[in-house]
Amino acid sequence: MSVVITVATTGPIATKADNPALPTAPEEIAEAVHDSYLAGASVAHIHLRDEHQRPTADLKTARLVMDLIADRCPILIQLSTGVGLDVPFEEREQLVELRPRMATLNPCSMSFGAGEFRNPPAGVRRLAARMRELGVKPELEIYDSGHLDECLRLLDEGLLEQPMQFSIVLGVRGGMAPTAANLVSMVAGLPDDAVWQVIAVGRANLNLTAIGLAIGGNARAGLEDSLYLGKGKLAPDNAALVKRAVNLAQGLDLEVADVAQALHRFGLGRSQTKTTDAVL
Ligand code: KMH
Ligand code: ZN
Repeated sequence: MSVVITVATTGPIATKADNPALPTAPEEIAEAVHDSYLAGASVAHIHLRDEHQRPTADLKTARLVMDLIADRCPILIQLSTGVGLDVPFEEREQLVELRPRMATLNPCSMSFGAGEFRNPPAGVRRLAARMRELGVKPELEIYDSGHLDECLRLLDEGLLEQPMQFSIVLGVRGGMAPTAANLVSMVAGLPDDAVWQVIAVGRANLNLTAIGLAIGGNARAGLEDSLYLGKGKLAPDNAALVKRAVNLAQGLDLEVADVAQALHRFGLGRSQTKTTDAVL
């Protein structure tokens, strides 16, 4: 079976002061996604920034970024509904109205570094129901074992469909520590047919991504999760981090999925339409 590599180009926190290669303007994000697609990514996890590099859920910006990406390549677009810690949930959830092929669904509120990540139970259920109505595949970001339990509750409530797609997030302060033991115990608790990847934030990014690939997961790469390519060496761009993940997969004798294989892996049929086709 092939492994899907997702590129996470931008994220909600770092700025160009942390790594000048961080893409924040719409054209920069689209170019970074295209380069990453050429390097082997078949999914693009997208955060938007305003002209001051602040996270935004502005629909016009989102539509522009989605269209700039669709003009360049057929990569599957996964919009972040996490957006950024200071953006209200009620604005974040509107992004799915653009009908990206996938979007994140963060099931629980939590401390997140020095801030708070607000995902109230009623809002999460409203968003899950809307995603299901619109045919937007949820990428379930779980930062702790209780978050997995909450996703299984959402499944029981009929708000999620199988196969469920999980990201096991390790290394956020407020969530699980980035250890192999935490990863293995989370994987053991997933439903049998679940599709999953590791999101390892910070220093443990390389090691935990490698372990995830070795034990049956997909991989995520990009400046959202790691600003560095090696010890003390800033990544020159997102594509370099994607190439590193491709090399890891190939070193483990794993085929890297193209877009068609990724769609199949996620149990999805049709491919991306431009947002201008979406009814707003
Ligand atoms: N950077 C991630 C760990 C989302 O995209 O929905 C948190 C996040 C959530 O950005
Ligand atoms: Zn994100």
